[in-house]
Amino acid sequence: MKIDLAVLRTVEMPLKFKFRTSFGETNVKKFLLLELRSGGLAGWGECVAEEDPFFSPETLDTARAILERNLLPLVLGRETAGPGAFDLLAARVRGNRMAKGAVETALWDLFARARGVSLSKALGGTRSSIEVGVSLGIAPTVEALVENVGRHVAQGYRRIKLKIEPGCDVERLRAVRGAFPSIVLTVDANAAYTLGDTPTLAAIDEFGLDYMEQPLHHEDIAAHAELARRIGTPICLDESIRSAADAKAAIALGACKVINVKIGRVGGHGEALAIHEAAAAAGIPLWCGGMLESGVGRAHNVAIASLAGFSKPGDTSSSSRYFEEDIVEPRLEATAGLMPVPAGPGTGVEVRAAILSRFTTGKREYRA
Ligand code: SMG
Ligand code: MG
Repeated sequence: MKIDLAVLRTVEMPLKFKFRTSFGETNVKKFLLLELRSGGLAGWGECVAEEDPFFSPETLDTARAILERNLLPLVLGRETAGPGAFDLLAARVRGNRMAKGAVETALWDLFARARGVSLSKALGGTRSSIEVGVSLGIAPTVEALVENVGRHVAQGYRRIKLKIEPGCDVERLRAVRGAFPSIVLTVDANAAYTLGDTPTLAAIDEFGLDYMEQPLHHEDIAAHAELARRIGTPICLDESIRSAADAKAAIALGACKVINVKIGRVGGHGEALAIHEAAAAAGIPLWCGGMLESGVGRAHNVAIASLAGFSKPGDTSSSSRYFEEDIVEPRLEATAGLMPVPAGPGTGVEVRAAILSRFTTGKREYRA
């Protein structure tokens, strides 16, 4: 297929509540949205880079620059054989995975639409609905946290993940576990601890967590392997896994027993599939993470999470949790912790032009 036009929008969607992690706070979800057009068809990809380089080294501005200079020229005005062909061309560009992921996922959507198949099918998905959990930000007080957990348990989420940081950990877990002795519970530290915090991290063992996500530095897989020898709670890696090579290294070193796959963090569906294969070979379960995506990114997440290896509930909670309105229809909503996998062509969701234009704060068109 020949890509005639790329439209890169900056989109800002207000969140219903402030989402706080160990590295910062989000009030408004600001992201780049890429539309690739070929003839009468469009494929959509969401770039999950944030404004500041606090979760990942990439930002909106770096992603926009790399898209303009290095990535969009690889597809504009050219015959493109598919997302795999793009991955080969883009391999020369190092890092910048979130920028690559925007193009790559838009191509997956476009090519699936052209074939009239769902993205889930195109990727090899086997589920018609996925089990979902929810990620809860750091609350102002223990009471507020317990109340928030209760609300989400009542909504049927299959796993509750609590964001933690030094000082907001053991005591909060004791309160939540006390109130909900049997829920599937996890924590995510976003790299806020060091091996020096082993006593605190070991104290978490008593709460019977399914896993502890990214406790240590994002570039230190070996430290996670050391921590794994010191504590009983299984470790799940997020930030540390940027590729299938990282996943294989982490598994071989014993640094993780679970992997959170984020399509943008690893550069697209192709790399997510490679991680899926490596994890299956090692018997490591996966789940799909989230970056507070709009309906476009959320639909890509649901599609990859429909693969068999994504055997744990992910972070793809209902769109209406975060947003009053979404830019796609149908909206992706979970009922009793299950989210249906759209069966229509491509991502199976359609972008609503009028709503999108209200949230669009920047727009540029690129042609060959
Ligand atoms: O619901 O999409 C969601 C958020 C899931 O907690 C979530 N993401 O480290 O896993 C993670 C965080 C990163 C994003 S925080 C802005
Ligand atoms: Mg995480």
